[in-house]
Amino acid sequence: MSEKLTPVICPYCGVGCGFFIKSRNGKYVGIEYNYEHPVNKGSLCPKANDLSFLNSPDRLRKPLKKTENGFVEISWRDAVKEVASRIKEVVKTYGPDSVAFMASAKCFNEENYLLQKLARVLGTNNVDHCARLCHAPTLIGMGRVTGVGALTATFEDIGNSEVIVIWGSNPAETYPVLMGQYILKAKSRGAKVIVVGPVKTRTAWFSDIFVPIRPGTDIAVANAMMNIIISEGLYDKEFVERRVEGFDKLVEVVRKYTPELAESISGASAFIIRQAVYTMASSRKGSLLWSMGVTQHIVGYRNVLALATLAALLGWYGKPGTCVGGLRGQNNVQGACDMGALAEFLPGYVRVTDDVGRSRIASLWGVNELPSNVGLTVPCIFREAESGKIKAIYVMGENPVVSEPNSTHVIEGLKKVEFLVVQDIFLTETAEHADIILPAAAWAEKEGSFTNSERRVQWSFKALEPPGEARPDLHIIVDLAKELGLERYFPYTTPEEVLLEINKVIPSYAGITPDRLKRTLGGIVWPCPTPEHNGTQVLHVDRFRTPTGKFMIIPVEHQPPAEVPDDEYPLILTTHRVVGIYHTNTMTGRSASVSKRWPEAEALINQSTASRYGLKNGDVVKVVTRRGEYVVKVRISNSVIDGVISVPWHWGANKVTNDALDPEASTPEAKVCACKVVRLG
Ligand SMILES: Nc1nc2c(c(=O)[nH]1)N[C@H]1C(S)=C(S)[C@@H](COP(=O)(O)OP(=O)(O)OC[C@H]3O[C@@H](n4cnc5c(=O)[nH]c(N)nc54)[C@H](O)[C@@H]3O)O[C@H]1N2
Ligand SMILES: Nc1nc2c(c(=O)[nH]1)N[C@H]1C(S)=C(S)[C@@H](COP(=O)(O)OP(=O)(O)OC[C@H]3O[C@@H](n4cnc5c(=O)[nH]c(N)nc54)[C@H](O)[C@@H]3O)O[C@H]1N2
Ligand code: SF4
Ligand SMILES: [Mo]
Repeated sequence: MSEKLTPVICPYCGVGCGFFIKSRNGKYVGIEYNYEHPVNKGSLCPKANDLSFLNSPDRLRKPLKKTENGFVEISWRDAVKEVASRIKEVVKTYGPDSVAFMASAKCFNEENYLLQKLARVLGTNNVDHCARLCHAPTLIGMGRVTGVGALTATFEDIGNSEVIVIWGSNPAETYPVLMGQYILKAKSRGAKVIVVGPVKTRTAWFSDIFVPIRPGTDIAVANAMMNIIISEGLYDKEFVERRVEGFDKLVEVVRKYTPELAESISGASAFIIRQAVYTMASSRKGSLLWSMGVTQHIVGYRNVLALATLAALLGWYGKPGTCVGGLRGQNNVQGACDMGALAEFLPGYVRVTDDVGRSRIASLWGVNELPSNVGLTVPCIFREAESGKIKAIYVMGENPVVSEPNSTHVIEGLKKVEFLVVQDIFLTETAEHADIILPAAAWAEKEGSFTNSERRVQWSFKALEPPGEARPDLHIIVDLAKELGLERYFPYTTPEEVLLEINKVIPSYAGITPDRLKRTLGGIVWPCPTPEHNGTQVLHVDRFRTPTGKFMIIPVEHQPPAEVPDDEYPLILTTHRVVGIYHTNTMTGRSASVSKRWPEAEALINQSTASRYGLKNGDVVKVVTRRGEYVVKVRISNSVIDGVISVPWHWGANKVTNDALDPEASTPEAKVCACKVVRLG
């Protein structure tokens, strides 16, 4: 049979690149570029260029059950029966809040929608996903001040900006096509790029101004920037007057944050902070973008408030050529949040505590009532598993044993629960603890919609046949719901049927129908309220979506990280990503070209720090924190500031990271803790 080309959306990051899968007899043979695709215009980063993990012999092919002799294959019928009966038993004995579900930013909107619906129809809001470790502070912070948690505009607007501030983010490695197609193109047209963070990353190499700061000192720097902007009258007075509320309170709070105070807290010189401000204030057409360097802190939510406000002073909202917010990480983390796979939100960001919104959804679903108590977030699911409150966990497409900070406690929790189901495409470190493992079809072996970082909803078509008996997550959930006696709420056989329900439940998706999506290359950007509407690229054009219609300033103060260096643990540990490896490496680790090029972790250590410990390139060290030890190879690099060690977390570093939580967003502080290093050889 000849080769076939099928249009798909990339399964890795939130840029949402489109390309073709090349297949023969339903098997993956390679990819082909799609030069027409409006997001990436043909380009792809190293990860999408080699998707051979799809053909890996390690793919799960049959449901597995744990026995005394290890995992044994069982039939789908027996697997679904057992999962349903064990969940029913736990619900009957301990109540619905003793079960927790983890949804997946790797799965389609339709699949996430169904999993959260299943949890809620069963009677619990214990459904959450990796957005909690990621952009929950952005979602909640931007939601408070602008009314919408998502990015305010599109990549095209970033490309049309005159100043681009990249704060705590390394798009050159983590959103490479956004970097190449938009940020660098803007720079080549004259835009200025400013980078703020503790590591002179590949992104920082391309910057006009790099502001090097100690991890966890962002608020001090942002407040000092606002102090300069206000005291020197550099703010957009018309915008602030007309569209912003709370300016006077801000003036009070930032008054004491002089650039010199910020220098003493952050290590960045007052001079460079001023230079950055003058460049930012040189244009009213700017973008301020952030990701994990900002959110993964106990002050993640407050960091977001500070940065969003900084952009408001500059008037960078509501017009083309401006874009503010958190660059979404996973290919469908924006969508999984939109679908309500979050402990405190139903689909469309209706708070579970909002009686009116909740009853609207209950009546659309045909249920009498839905639970109104806020559910457990991802980190709290494992804490409560350890404490004995959570008795059963259903994990779809996440690998918390590797991705969760202070992961030893995750393992303790998983060992303690009475029943654990893991639904994945591989037998992950998390699946090793499962009672039942369900083999899922990978994204290219099924179809559905993904929502990228821009709020762009796109259809990804089915290109391949799943291996063995692996099945689409959607079908697994529907079968399980039937076995649980909930079939009347789950009358679906296709993702299209589910999307039509989503169109009714979520107003901003109302016009994003399956037919339209399938024929629109590049998809539709929400909000799209009607089938005739073309989508909305720029938010907040006339008014913010807050109760008053204005940007609501909430001033914030600097607060040090949960752990700061001391005599015993004198260094700061932070974590980062590398371009060729994705997260817990289940997929990239099985794609030959990238796994060969990026085979292992390397800890970046500054030359002065290294000299103090007698370390040289290639030495092996033990990174020790209050939570454990992690053995890693050293790479001397002056890209990190003195006293900081930056370790990629893909290969298991979460044994040592800190799980102190942001009180508002419940996001762990994966980006700072205190550590020491011990040379091994
Ligand atoms: N190749 C690849 N790409 C990915 C992913 C992947 O695993 N691999 N994951 C995707 C996902 S889910 C996400 S969320 C994104 C994340 O994308 P990024 O946030 O860009 O990724 P990180 O490298 O984790 O962190 C970014 C930067 O934050 C800096 N940083 C650390 N602490 C601080 C601090 O206190 N303040 C400031 N200002 N900066 C700090 C680090 O030095 C690092 O350079 O990437 C997405 N893209
Ligand atoms: N120290 C530190 N820790 C971090 C971070 C950090 O910066 N530093 N970043 C955090 C962030 S931002 C994130 S987003 C999380 C990510 O944390 P996770 O979401 O737990 O990590 P992934 O490896 O992406 O897990 C996705 C799983 O889904 C499986 N999968 C892929 N496709 C499918 C499918 O179609 N169906 C099913 N059922 N399964 C599928 C994959 O094999 C994999 O096991 O990690 C967090 N952890
Ligand atoms: S930039 Fe992101 S979406 Fe594009 S090819 Fe790379 S991983 Fe995929
Ligand atoms: Mo993420």
